[in-house]
Amino acid sequence: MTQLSIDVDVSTVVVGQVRAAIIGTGFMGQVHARSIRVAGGVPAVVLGSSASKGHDAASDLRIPRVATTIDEAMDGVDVVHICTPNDTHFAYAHLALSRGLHVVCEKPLAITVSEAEILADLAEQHDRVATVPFVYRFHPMVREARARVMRGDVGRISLISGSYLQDWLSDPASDNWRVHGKTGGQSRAFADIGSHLVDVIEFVSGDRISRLSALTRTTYPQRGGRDVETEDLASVLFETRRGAVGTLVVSQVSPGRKNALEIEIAGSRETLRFSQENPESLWIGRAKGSEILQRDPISLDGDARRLSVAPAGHPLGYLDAFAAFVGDTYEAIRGTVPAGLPTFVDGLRAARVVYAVVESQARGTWVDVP
Ligand code: SOE
Repeated sequence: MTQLSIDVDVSTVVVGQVRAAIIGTGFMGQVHARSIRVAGGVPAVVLGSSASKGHDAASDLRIPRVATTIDEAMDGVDVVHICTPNDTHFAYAHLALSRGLHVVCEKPLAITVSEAEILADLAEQHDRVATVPFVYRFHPMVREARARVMRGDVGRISLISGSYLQDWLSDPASDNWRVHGKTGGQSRAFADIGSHLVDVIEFVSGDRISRLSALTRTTYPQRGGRDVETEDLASVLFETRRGAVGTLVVSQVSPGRKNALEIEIAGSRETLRFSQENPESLWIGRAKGSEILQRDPISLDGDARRLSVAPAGHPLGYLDAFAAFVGDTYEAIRGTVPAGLPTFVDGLRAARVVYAVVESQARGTWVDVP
């Protein structure tokens, strides 16, 4: 019998279902578990910060195996989803890539730029799929906005404004690992949600922030009896490589604002406005004849249409965007990399902007973003 010879390294190709390990059992671990299923993968094993958290998550999320160590969690899987406090991302992602596994690592990718650089290099060296959940890219109307900019409909971009406001830390008694430098890193609000804002703005505009000046504040210097080292809010003025100017406003202490990410991009012909809490529409401003474009797959094309997985009038939201992100990550694992997949290179890019914000506040000067 003739032996079939195939020109593929089978150890790098996942045939059939992608088997996933979930590290971390908080809100994000649960969102990942759900998205893995929607994306056609299998949440095969979970590791919690304690045995009881691991067991509870396994039973709530119907995950068959509970690991007790990080090494055990990485056995017999194709991809590792890292949903743990920021200070653990580097070690876990490093280990997974070194073991030849694909990785999805929560943002911020790492708590220093040099760690993010090492991870981006390692993913490239090992030729693994390594992604960061910048999931707001996966709202169809964000893709539509990007397509309009790329086609030239918007014209030359002059002004970019972005804000991302939350209120879950507006109660001074609220405490969380994100607040403390040791577990969360030197930046909190900007690393946690400013990183999303930077990613969306750069993704839609196709431009890069080249320099910035930041003011940050710790509104509540103590939480739960402990000193707080990280910022509650940030206000940033920036310039882009192509000469647009803009502002970013980020806060986790704005009462009534739940997850209000909004961007507005003004060009010479049109202005585009997108709001994450109202993701089914895109405002297209014109000097004459502004319109609100509602998501409708039959009038969209490209990625905006591909990601429109329900007909008009059947609203898609955060969880759909998240599942689409995991779906595209798994497509890449199976061998075809979809356009717009946020990788460790994008995680590194966001880290560079985050640490430029930290540096600008500390020095009281403008800082160039490499
Ligand atoms: C908390 O601020 C948080 O869950 C972020 O960590 C997520 O990235 C964001 O999507 C929603 O808010």
